[in-house]
Amino acid sequence: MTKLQALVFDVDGTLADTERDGHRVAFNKAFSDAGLDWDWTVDIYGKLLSVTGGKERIKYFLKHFLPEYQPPADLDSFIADLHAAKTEHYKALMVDPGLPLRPGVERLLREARAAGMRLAIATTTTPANVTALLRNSLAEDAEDWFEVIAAGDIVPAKKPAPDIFVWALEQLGLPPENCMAFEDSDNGVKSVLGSGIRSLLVTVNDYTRNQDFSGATVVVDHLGTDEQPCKVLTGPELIKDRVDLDALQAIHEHAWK
Ligand code: XBP
Ligand code: MG
Repeated sequence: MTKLQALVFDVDGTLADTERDGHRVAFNKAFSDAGLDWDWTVDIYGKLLSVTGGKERIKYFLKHFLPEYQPPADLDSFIADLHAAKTEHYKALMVDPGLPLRPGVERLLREARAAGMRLAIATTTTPANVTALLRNSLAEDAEDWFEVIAAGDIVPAKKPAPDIFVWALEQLGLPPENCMAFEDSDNGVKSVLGSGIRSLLVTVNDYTRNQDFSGATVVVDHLGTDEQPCKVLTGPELIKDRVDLDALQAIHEHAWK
């Protein structure tokens, strides 16, 4: 029985466009605090986003962009300290200036809650960052809207590994056929499909629009609002102007037919 019971959302790039003006700025502030002249430009950051996880991204940057840099002896604690500072900057950015949720996200979350749909999050970012975004961009009690918040280092392997979505399904106590996932990136798509979830809606953004979303049920520009109708970029025309609960049911049935 493939009744749609739960919606599992990625965070960065899906709930909000957090990468360019949030995480990237926070990384640069942490580097500057540490006296490092590293500047992750919009372009460089776009390349680094192929690596999920902030700590993993810093390590990748050192290896591939600064091979001549001599890090302190204990590289992992050096990176962990930088990343902790970055997280503090990110949390502050979520308060001031703050970041809006992407079009249609709040509408769909409210509609889903009102209809008794179960909600979950499966993200690579840290739990503190999820809390900061939800509280400041959605609602003070928004964390309580999600039964499960699967985030960051809670699993051994980050996206594209399926671990985070598998963990979220386990916590929900639901099989993949009763869940639908929302993602924005190729790494996210691979992670979802690896978990066995088949109904998958992708909303693209400037960093991910040209990535390979093979296996996604539908790819759209965003979830749509009255003022900003959404467009189906790839997949069956199951959505009219906005992704609402009827559209989710149609997408889910299509994915499992
Ligand atoms: C996106 C990521 C995260 C963020 C940075 O997560 O890969 O690493 O870029 O956050 P998702 P951290 O799309 O799965 O939400 O520095 O906390 O990792
Ligand atoms: Mg994402």
